[in-house]
Amino acid sequence: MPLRSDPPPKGAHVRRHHRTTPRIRRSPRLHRLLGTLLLVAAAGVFTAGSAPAAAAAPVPLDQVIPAPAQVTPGGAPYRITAGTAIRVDPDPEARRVAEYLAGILRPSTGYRLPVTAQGSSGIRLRLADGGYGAEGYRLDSEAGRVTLTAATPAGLFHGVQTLRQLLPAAVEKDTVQPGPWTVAGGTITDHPRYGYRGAMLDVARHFLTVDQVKRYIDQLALYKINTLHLHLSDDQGWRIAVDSWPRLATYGGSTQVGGGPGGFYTKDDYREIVRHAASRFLQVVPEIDMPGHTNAALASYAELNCDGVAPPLYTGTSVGFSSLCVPKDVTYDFVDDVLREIAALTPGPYLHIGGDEAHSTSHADYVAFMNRVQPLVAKYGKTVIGWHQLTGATPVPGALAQYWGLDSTKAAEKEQVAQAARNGTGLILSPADRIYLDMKYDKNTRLGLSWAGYVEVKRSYDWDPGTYLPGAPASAVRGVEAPMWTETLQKSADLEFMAFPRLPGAAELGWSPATTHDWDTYKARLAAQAPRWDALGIAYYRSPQVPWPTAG
Ligand code: TNX
Repeated sequence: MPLRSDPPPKGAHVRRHHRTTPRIRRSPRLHRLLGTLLLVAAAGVFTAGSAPAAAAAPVPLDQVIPAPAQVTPGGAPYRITAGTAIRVDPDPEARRVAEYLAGILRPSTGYRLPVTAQGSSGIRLRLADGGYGAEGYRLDSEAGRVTLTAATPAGLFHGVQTLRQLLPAAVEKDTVQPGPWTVAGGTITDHPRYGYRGAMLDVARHFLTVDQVKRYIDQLALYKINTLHLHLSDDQGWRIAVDSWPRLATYGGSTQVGGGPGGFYTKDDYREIVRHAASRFLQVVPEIDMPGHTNAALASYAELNCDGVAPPLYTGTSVGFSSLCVPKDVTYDFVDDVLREIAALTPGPYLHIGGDEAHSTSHADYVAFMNRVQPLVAKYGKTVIGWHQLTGATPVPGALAQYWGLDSTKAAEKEQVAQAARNGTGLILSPADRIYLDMKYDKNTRLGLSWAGYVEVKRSYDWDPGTYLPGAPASAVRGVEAPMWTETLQKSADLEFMAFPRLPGAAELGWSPATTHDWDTYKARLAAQAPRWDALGIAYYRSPQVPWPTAG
């Protein structure tokens, strides 16, 4: 799949569109009403941070992304003041969540916001059983206090993300802002639809630094995504140090698409990513893509090739030309060593073994390879995830298949995946023509690919994971993941332009009950996120499908 050359950056800055107001005859009463409405609307716009503080109206409780399961607005609002304290139960992880919240609030409010176990007013984080589940929470906002209650620190953390979004966008800034810091009154009771809510970064095509990955993790956390899948190896680069096969990283990681210097993570770098992800309640799923997409490994060790000859490093963007040598025993020594070392770096349950686009591996070899490699994942105590081609072999019990087909994928291929799902293989849904974040929005998008078509924001949002794959039981769907392939993407601004505004939609598909799904209300909530992205320094794509605030 060769890359198309990028068109000129026409779509790079999509301008706000102008609305024309129809001239209508108004009665005096209607006139007054319209005047009031205008004031209210203006107050809403001013929430973006530029206007008199007193005009700001609190964010309505139902403006959050992902949409909460249940929202009951009402009662007096809560206001954070210079005297506010953050009260937290005496649990070390809950305390870390409280400190994280304080870390967001202190720079913009300028308040001290001490974290303490004492007292019952202010912002309270409480651990309690109450049917919240592993990640759910309840938020109660009233005159003297706002209380987050959850069964787990993860639930409190997700509640903190909701609280963050209920505060004015200026709360995201790192300098003191005027406020006021008001949270609308009422109650939210919330929990996720799916346990697996992922985003993938391809650090193989273009290497991304630890800091770039951490920045993306922080953005994922804002939308309650709980899984970061790292695509650590491909034809163009091997990005993780493996002590038993050191040339994988030092040589196989020495370049990238376009021939730049590439790079790799030392084990300490990788632990730092895992640690940072865990602090945001994300698990990391490492992927070593096999048996195809392996040119960087084959180039690093001649003995991995069937003919014993190492190919050169590769800096182009074609796929499907490389394969590990399935009949050779050394292949499995290699895979065993790599999986052992990566499993040891992975606190989470999953190892992703790739398995896509193995066009240079015969079907018989592919099946033989997967039959030998899947038990190695189990040997190191982990659960297999593979791209959905794995269902053409025999997924081991407990394995998950990651579906990346399109609406136009042949019925027989869909049925193969659906049948595996009926036989117990869990599904992660990443339909390429919906949530591949590297697809162009339209023909003018200056970054990205278009092999799966153009994917505008509405198309990306408007599908239901529960009924998406014909013949697959809804109970097989473990969640949703939005992959970001990086053939054309090199820096954080590139990732952010492609992820925003589509990523919040993927997050909502993974978290929110199907009953909340509605494009018209979603697009208004999405538009309201724009001032927050501005405050966070995220340069998003101003899709013409979304009614962005004109003051943003
Ligand atoms: C398909 S999706 C691939 C990747 C490419 C991507 C580009 C998948 C499992 N394989 O190798 O990077 O398309 O969009």
